[in-house]
Amino acid sequence: PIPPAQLASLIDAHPKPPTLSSYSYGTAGFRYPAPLLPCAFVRMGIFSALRSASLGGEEVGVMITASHNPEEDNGMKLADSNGGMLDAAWEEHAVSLANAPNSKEAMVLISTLTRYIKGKYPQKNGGLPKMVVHVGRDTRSHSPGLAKLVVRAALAMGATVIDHGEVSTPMLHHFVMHANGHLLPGIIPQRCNESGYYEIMAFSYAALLRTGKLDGVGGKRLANTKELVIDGACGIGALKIDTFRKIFGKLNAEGCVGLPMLRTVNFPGEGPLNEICGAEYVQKLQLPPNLYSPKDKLMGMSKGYMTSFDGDADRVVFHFEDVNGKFHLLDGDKIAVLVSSFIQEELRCIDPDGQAVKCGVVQTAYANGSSTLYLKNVVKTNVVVAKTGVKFVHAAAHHHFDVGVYFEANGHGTVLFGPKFYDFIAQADAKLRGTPRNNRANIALRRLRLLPALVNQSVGDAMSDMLLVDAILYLRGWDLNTWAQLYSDMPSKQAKVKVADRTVIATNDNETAATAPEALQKALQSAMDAMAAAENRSDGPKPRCFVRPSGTEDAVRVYAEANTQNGADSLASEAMMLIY
Ligand code: NG1
Ligand code: ZN
Repeated sequence: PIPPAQLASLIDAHPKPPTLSSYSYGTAGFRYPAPLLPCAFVRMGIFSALRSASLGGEEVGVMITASHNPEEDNGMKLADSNGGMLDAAWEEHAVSLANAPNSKEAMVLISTLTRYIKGKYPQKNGGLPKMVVHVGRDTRSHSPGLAKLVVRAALAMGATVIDHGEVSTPMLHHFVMHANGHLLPGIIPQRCNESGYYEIMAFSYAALLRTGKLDGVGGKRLANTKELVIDGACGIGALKIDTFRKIFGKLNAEGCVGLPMLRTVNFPGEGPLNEICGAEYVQKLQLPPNLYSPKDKLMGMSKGYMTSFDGDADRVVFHFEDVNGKFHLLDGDKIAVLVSSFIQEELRCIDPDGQAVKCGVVQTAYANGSSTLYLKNVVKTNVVVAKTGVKFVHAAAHHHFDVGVYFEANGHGTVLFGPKFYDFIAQADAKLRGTPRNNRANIALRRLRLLPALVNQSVGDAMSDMLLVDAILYLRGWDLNTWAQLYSDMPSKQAKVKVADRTVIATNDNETAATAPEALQKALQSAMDAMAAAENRSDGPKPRCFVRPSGTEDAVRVYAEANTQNGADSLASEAMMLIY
């Protein structure tokens, strides 16, 4: 039985900040300047225990991070027992509890949820079912203190707490996914800790590389893919990649072929988190990251093949400097194209009609128009546009496709393999039994079978995505130019506008058009029409712009693309003027 007095006093000790009208659950959970968070964190510690109980004792997760936001911010992402984002109905309960004006009202909500759970899962002792909460945190200076509050509150509820310390967001989701019994059919259960995570990644990646030479196409590391430099955004990703670098050493010693040299830069403490470095900066500004690491560490480093992670390592973008020193960005759209075309081509080696498994890509309004056109016309795959935010794109991929690839342009994404994919693998296995091991269909089968292990299906994962992309380049025998030149991005411009109240701007479902204030969309449309008339092109994507309130920052975001950079810039400026 929960001692209510103890809970109430814990809540009382962390009152609501007077400057905040209410907490809202944004694109990816709660995210605010760190001093505003203790109140919400105590309550979410209690909440996460209740969520675990509400699933009959399945294990859930709390990740303390503000991802790509500046160091001053912190936040929380809640993981449900399947490793995915918190269920939408429970999001509402979380928000109500976070916003209860005082401990008395908070206790009323807690009792209501408790009664509901006890009704659903009656226990012999009259209490709640078992509760298990996994806690992880990023490298922000205030994360340990905030994590302690969550742990204390969950313990006060009687939950078992597994504190993983500093981990990436996708690692925590992976642990939670593996802690519970209901994994997808093709996923081998792993120990739900760091070594379990590293093992499955390393094993499946190395196994994928081993299929390299078999088809006589790839299995080559071209000049600019030999050394892979990882910009850790001065956050958790740098630390975790460094562990992986050591595993690479071991793999090498065991004779694993095809591994690139890994080099990590921008560790925690070497520079400010996410500032002038990391995936958000590189993607939004389309500029290379600043290198904060000491000079001796950078010596001899090539900028020929780089990735940038964000502050909690769930996003990754690639970039390189060509021989003329020109910067090229390979963003989430380029990753979606590479990954979806790879999977589709391998599937076709077994099923030439491509009918057995429905493949598709989920994008957001931020996807570059050229990428959408390429996916439809060249990859010839299905494309769905969903609302910004992982919870929406993830749900759409799951809903529409047997193999659903989703990537936000900012590099957050993954691949979901549905039951039909695993059936297909099983049938192919039976059909191909006894045929020569190295015929193309058998090679494809070996490759496809490894993907669900290498891909972190719980959520986008910078490390897993990086290894997947690298393996595909290796298997295809491609260098970065080949990948970059699949299509040329429409020049684009992204900007943020600070306004008094960003919620006055509302949008349609997939955020491609504004619905309020009333005249805004009309004005945006005429700006787009004028640009289209000025550019006067009959082929390719039309100029496009849209605006939406950010769910993670106190700003309105503006996006514009056109056939020239000037066109995109001026369309974005016009949209910004309309918002001011
Ligand atoms: P907001 O701030 O709502 O735009 C940003 C990203 C999302 C998603 C979330 C979660 C852009 C334009 N938006 O959301 O795609 O990644 O953060 O981290 O990149
Ligand atoms: Zn992130």
